[in-house]
Amino acid sequence: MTIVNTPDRSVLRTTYQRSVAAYWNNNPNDDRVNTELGKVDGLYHHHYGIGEPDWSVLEGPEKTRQERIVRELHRLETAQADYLLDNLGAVTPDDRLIDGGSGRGGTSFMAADRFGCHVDGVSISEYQVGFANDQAEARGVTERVGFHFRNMLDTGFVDESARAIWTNETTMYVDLFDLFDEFARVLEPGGRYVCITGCSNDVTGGRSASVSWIDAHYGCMIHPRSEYFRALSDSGLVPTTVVDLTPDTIPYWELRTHSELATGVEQPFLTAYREGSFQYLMIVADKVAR
Ligand code: GPP
Ligand code: MG
Repeated sequence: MTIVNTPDRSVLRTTYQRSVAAYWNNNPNDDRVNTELGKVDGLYHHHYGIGEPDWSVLEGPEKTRQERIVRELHRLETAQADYLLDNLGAVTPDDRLIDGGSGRGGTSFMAADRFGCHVDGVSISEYQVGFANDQAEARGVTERVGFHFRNMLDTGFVDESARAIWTNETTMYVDLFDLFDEFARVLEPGGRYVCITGCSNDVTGGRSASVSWIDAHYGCMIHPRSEYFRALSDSGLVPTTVVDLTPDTIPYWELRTHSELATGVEQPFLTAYREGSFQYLMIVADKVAR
């Protein structure tokens, strides 16, 4: 892709970054909750779901119940990505979008299909980059959609080249001040950033045991809510919309407890959300022209 500068620096710079890459190269948790859902229609997500489940999937023939749950969980995850894309603003086919921490590519392909635009995904997992590029090949969209072994803190994309950037549940792996500085550099003036994330609720005090459990499960470092807004402000990214999606994601986790693909992280999520120590947030911000 012409937009990408050749980096003369390494992608993985710290021991922590190497450990995160190792996690996603060889997921130590049961990854079938992602691969089996992806097989439903070929969109492989690494994020959670929103919206009201069709609870009738739990009824009916037992033989096919698990299959119905998988399809429903996948529908809710796709609804989450659709919601994120609804908030990117006007995007034309000539525009370039960046997926920060692109995983197996699900949200990127949805964006490319919806807007007919260019999408570049970056991931520090070479496995994920390979998987997503294979998907791009299979979908016949390599002209417009590409995935790169790059660090989202230092993407190598040229200044002011992206109409919009999103992160779909990836910011808990990085320093927010460094991340938003990089995004502000790469965004066009007036460009948009959309973030969906889980964050600890600093209004209720320190981190709860459940939030620490989630961190330990994924090897991430969940940030407090306040840090997002301080870091955005520092980088000249001005929030236009903030939505607390917590009530919209709790039913997804409730449904997930009924799946034989449940990984054990369901209960910590439910406890953290219900006790109010954790929130599922969408933040939309625009880069102010300077
Ligand atoms: C889930 O991906 C996302 C993360 C690991 C980041 C942590 C997110 C928070 C909101 C704290 P996944 O789809 O790979 O997870 P799972 O395998 O549990 O479905
Ligand atoms: Mg998942």
